[in-house]
Amino acid sequence: MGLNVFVLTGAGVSAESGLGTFRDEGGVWTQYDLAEVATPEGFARDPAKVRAFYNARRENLAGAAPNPAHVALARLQRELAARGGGLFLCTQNVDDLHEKAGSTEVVHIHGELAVTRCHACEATRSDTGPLDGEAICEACGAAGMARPHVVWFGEMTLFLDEITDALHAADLFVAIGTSGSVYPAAGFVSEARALGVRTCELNLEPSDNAWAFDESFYGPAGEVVPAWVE
Ligand code: BV8
Repeated sequence: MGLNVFVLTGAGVSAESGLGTFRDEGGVWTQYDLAEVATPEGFARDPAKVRAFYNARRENLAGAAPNPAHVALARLQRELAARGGGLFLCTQNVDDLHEKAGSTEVVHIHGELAVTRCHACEATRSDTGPLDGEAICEACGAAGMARPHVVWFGEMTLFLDEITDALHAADLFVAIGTSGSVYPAAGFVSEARALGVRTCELNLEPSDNAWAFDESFYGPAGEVVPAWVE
């Protein structure tokens, strides 16, 4: 029976790929009021501002490449599978850098930036271009309802059932590059501990829930993750 590892990644794993984190110095939430650009209320109040915020991040994403941390996690997935185990790669990130590095079955619990969703009927389609405020939804005909397929504050986190199953099956829970400040994701480590799963944190510095981890290695993900995967 192989090893089953549950990995939760956050913005820190993509920091060295040039995508900004949220709560560090100069982070996204230090430049924008999340209530205005990352809540359904903000979208209802000023959809053009929200679309501009996500269009700027889509442009950033187009030029971003995976870094050694993403590559090491893709290798880990292949090696665990080769030994009869598995990697459950759960990411809070809405970028596609895990996929670009070769990871498969990536679980995007906060959605995906390069997917457009109809705010009326929830139909989704891959889309890396700018969100169009005039677009007519092909599925339901609604106009002006194009939004990013991203989980806003106050909206349900995705794949919670799959996450519960994966936590029960895990031999090891690893959090990488996340501040541990957003729920329910920040609570997964406590669920893992309650199940008797060993926990490990790989981060630039201690996160808000660093107390919950059995072991931790600090430093840039591009260095710490490949060393840990070895
Ligand atoms: C929910 C998508 C309820 C958007 C995100 C009032 C109403 C409703 C809910 C709440 C409420 N008040 C509080 C809540 C709960 C809320 C929450 O947790 N708020 C926090 C702020 C207190 N949660 C929610 O709203 C969730 N939904 O609860 O719904 C509900 C219940 C039932 C039925 C219906 C509804 C939804 C949360 C998801 C929100 N969406 N993202 C977008 O991306 O535009 S969350 C946002 O934070 C980010 O997207 C990211 O995914 C997430 C976590 O951030 P991190 O990834 O950890 O990034 P951060 O910058 O914080 O940290 C980076 C870390 O990396 C740092 O530790 C740093 O040291 C490290 N680092 C930096 N560089 C490196 C590095 N590490 C390694 N190497 C490096 N080089």
